[in-house]
Amino acid sequence: MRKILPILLAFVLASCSSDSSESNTGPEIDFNAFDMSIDLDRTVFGIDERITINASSTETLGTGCIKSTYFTQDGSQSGVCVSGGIGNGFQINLSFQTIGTKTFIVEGQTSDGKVSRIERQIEIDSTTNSVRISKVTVNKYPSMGLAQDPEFSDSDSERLADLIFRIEKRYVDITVGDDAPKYRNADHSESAVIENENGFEWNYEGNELRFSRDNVLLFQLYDFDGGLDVDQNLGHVFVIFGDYVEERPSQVNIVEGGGSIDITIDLEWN
Ligand SMILES: [Ca+2]
Ligand SMILES: [Ca+2]
Repeated sequence: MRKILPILLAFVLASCSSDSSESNTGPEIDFNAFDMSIDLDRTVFGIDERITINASSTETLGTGCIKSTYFTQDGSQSGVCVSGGIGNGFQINLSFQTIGTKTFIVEGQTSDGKVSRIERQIEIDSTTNSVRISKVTVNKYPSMGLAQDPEFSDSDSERLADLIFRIEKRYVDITVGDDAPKYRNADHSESAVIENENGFEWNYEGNELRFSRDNVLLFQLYDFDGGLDVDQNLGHVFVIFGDYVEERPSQVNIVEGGGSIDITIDLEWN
């Protein structure tokens, strides 16, 4: 049975004496004890793009890892590893949510302690394989035009929903040894409140809201009543950009719930 083991190198570093500026005097590790290669042939990737790396080695491996300072909030170097039953190779899936140069190490270790390391740098830019959201338009949702704030009378325009548009982004979490990528929710962006259905558009002109073409967008519509714990969800749609990557339309129309929710999203492809 495969096991994913998060390993914090920081722990190893912390175990050294804190007032010692001398390097560790233990036996030097040969980080090139056998041949290992990775199939990463590109050096530039897009923000949030799924990056798949296959490592293969001449030796049967006991453990396979990817290590980087970018995987932790505080910049400490951490690794994600798989151990047991991995044979001569393992697969890594990951993505980066910020642009810039990223350095990481792919490491294989045999069960008798021989180590092989490959260090790589890649560049994450804001445009490669990405799609930019420029506008979201709500054409229809189930309670459109109906009273959402029942404390107001049927003739009072205040009874209508106070809309908030919200977009959630997914990202590919780091996995090692698993074939399928694991998506997690990343930070979201949210519109200003549009009181009493006084408009159904959320314009992104001049803003940067980019998704990887292999990503999934979750759009949610809320009636704002003071906070997400009390706001009422009026509907949602998913956009799977992979469904449109061949055609690259400047607009996609998503209709769900038997026609009860209808959203148009304007897109700019890179
Ligand atoms: Ca209202
Ligand atoms: Ca309201």
